[in-house]
Parts: sequence; C-alpha cells; structure tokens
Amino acid sequence: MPSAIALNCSGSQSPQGYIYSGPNSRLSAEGRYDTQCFEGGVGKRFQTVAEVDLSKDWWSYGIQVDTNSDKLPDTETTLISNPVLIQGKRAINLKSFPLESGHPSINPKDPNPFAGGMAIALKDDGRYLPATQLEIWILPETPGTLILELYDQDKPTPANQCADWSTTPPGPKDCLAGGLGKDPKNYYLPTTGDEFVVKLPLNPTGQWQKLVIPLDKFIDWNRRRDFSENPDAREAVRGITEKLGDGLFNPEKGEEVTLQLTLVGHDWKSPINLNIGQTVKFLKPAGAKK
Ligand SMILES: [Ca+2]
Ligand SMILES: [Ca+2]
Ligand SMILES: [Ca+2]
Repeated sequence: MPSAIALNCSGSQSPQGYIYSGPNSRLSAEGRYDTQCFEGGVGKRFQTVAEVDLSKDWWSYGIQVDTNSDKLPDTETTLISNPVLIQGKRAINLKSFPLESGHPSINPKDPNPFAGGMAIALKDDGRYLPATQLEIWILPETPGTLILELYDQDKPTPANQCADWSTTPPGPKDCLAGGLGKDPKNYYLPTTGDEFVVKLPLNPTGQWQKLVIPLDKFIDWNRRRDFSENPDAREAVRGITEKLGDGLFNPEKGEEVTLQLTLVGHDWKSPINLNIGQTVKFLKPAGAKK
C-alpha cells in the first residue's frame, strides 16, 4: 500500500528522529525535504555539466573520541571505504556514529546528533556555474539524515583564503575546506562565503535511490534571518544566522568550491551506514544554452 502521507517538498519540515532544542531549534526544519521529492529527476532530461568522483581526493571529518578513557583520542567517528560494487553499482560506503549529546564538539546553539562525513574540494575553474541540478545515488543501510553541503567562496581575498591552500586535503592547519576560512573554534563553520544545504532523511528501502536535486532547493544556511515574529527565538549564531556570501551558488573561476556530505544520527546513539554512488553529477536541462 502506498503511504497516504503527502510528500513535503516545501523545504521546511520537522526532523525525523531527534527533536531539536536550543535557541535556534526552529532552524532545524530548514532545508529538509523528503527524498522522494527528487527521485529519478521527475521525468526531465538532463545533460552532464561535470562529474565528481567521490573516491578521489576526499577527506573525512568527524571527531577523534576517547573510547578507552585514557584521556587520549583513539577513535575517529567516520570511516570511508574504497570503491565497492553494491547491487551492481560502484559506490563508496560511509559509516559514522553520533557523539554524546553533551560532547564539547556539539554546538549548543545548533544541537544535533552530529556524526561526521566526507568532503571533496571541487575544481575551482568555474565549471559548475552552468549547473542547475545535482545528481547523487544513495542506498542507506540505516535511518539518519544526510546533509548535502555546497560551499562557495565568493571573491577570494587574502582574508578569506589560506595563502598556501592547495586542493589536496587536508591543507594547512585551520584551513580545512576549500580555503573558506572555516573556524575550528566555531564548529568549523565558514567565516566567509556561502554554505548551501539540503537535508534528506535516509530511508533504508534496500534499493538504490537516484536523487536529482535542483540547486535552487539548497538553502543558504549562513544568511541573516528575520526572527521578528518570534522575538524570543532571536539569537544570532555566528556562522549560521549572520550574512555571509552573496546568497547565490556562483563558484566563479578562482573561487574555492567544496561538496560535503554530513551525517546526522536518528538519535544520539545509533550509528549510520550509507552507500553512495561513486559518481556525483552536476547537470543542466538537455538542450539548455546556459
Ligand atoms: Ca561565488
Ligand atoms: Ca550565505
Ligand atoms: Ca555565492
């Protein structure tokens, strides 16, 4: 029987699993869609603008945790496999587990069962500019949430670019992603440029799910928001509710651009296991001149 529940493709829905708290809990609904909103590319024809091989030049992030109580970190929360064949499709497997709710690495202003993920520095030659959609294949083994994040530097300057940044990760200290000046003292949120996100619930259906996501469904996460209708909720969170970047996904030539896949647990305890098609594509409608 098909579900009688209507799809929510508005880009604002309550998270599944963990109920968010904290001063900006209302932001937790932002950028969330049912994956079915994007399945199969909804009958349109596309042509490839650029392909990204997730098995190359990635770096993982997560937290080094102390699991044997010797006060020294011994375990990384994220594991990424070499390419594997899963149900006939070349894929990588991403495993991660959430931290404890009171872990110092959990942003108290944006609390969620963060687990970790992987990042790819994309080419900075402007090739993604014509793209209008992102294609990604997922086969989740567990529930959880996948946050797709696109970082766009917006006008590199000495202040926002690490001088000796190279796109070979992890790059210089404190300069972890795409020269975006991510601040390790502020939960690695970028201090410059746009961060765009789409949050997708992971439904382990046992099948590959092909998602073709319009880039305009990604929401600008670091923008000024109007909380005026609810003054109690008005609390600026550095790197989230301040205006950074120009609000457009416009990675011009010479600007660093990064794709990150962040996993968030269904709760504070359950590990996440996700297979991802090895190739992510940037697309545009077939025949489009842009
Ligand atoms: Ca830009
Ligand atoms: Ca922004
Ligand atoms: Ca931008």
